[in-house]
Amino acid sequence: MEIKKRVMTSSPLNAEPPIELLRSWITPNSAFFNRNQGAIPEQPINIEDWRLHVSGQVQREVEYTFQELLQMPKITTACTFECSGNGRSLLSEKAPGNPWTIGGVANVVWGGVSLKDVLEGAGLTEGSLHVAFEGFGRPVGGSGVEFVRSIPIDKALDSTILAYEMNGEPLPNENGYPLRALPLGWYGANSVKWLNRIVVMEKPYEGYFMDKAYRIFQKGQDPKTGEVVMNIKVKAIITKPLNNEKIKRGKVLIMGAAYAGENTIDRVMLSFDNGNAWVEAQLFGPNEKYAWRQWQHLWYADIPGEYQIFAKATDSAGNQQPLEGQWNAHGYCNNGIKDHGVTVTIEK
Ligand SMILES: Nc1nc2c(c(=O)[nH]1)N[C@H]1C(S)=C(S)[C@@H](COP(=O)(O)O)O[C@H]1N2
Ligand SMILES: [Mo]
Repeated sequence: MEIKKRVMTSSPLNAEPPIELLRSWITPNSAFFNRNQGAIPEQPINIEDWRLHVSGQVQREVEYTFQELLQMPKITTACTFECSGNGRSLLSEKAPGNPWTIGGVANVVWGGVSLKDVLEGAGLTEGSLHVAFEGFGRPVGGSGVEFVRSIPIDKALDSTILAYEMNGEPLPNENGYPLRALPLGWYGANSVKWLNRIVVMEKPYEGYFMDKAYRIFQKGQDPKTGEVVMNIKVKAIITKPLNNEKIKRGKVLIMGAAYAGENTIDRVMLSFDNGNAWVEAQLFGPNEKYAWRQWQHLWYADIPGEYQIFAKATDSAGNQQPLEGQWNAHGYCNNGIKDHGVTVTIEK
């Protein structure tokens, strides 16, 4: 299948797929969005030479070959994956960064090993409080900083995998071949691609991509005092009809997906009149923790005219989407209901 993504920058590559490709429960690998701070390896990393090093606050340093990882108990799990910048271009006040619409998200079946098993091979200590991930990182442009991220030990031991497979295939080169960290349900920034080094630390890793980027802060505020993007916020996206579509009057199938990181989706409500009246959409398809839930509704659109369709999701922890996305300096985590609405014209 030939897929033409909307390329926002080509070097480094940042691109989102056509929205129609988000209608299936599984996102095909070829439709997975691309988000890169630096270069993608020109050649896939040579698997014979590759090692995963584990060091830092551990009892002993260890190295795993790829073959050794393949011999460890395998985990297969569906999980929705979203860039924290997704939806940025929909904010009513502009924020700098890639102008994602809703395509910076994908739902795939990941295969890999549990980070807990890998860390236990090295033995944890009292100082094992954060886990930093480092991978291939050739910067492009001026910044020259490596992409390193760390996560708290609780998340690392509880629900983080090191993924070597996407939808039953080896990780594509651009998505991190041969291995990427994957804290389940967390924003994409926490998922270091081309992973080859894990350093167990006493405190969070300090560096540009921990302290300046991927934090929620306001203009004038020290970024480091802002919250780090972690669990994906509850959001419903409308994948059918597309924004600005013209449709013949009659029965119109409305479809989308809803997701909430570590939480599951309780319900999705729809409005066709700027948020006055709401009807409940039907959830359908597979229902798995960490994976998005598909939803649909047959709308009887009898009267020609222009309509705003809004979708709002509520998750299992009772979180609801705000009416409008909460603005922050990098435009992260937009889950505003209105921002994600679509306009359609019903014709005679
Ligand atoms: N090494 C490395 N890992 C990275 C990044 C990167 O630039 N370099 N970008 C991060 C961000 S912000 C996101 S959203 C995801 C994107 O993964 P994808 O390109 O497979 O969609 O990878 C994360 N891991
Ligand atoms: Mo991201």
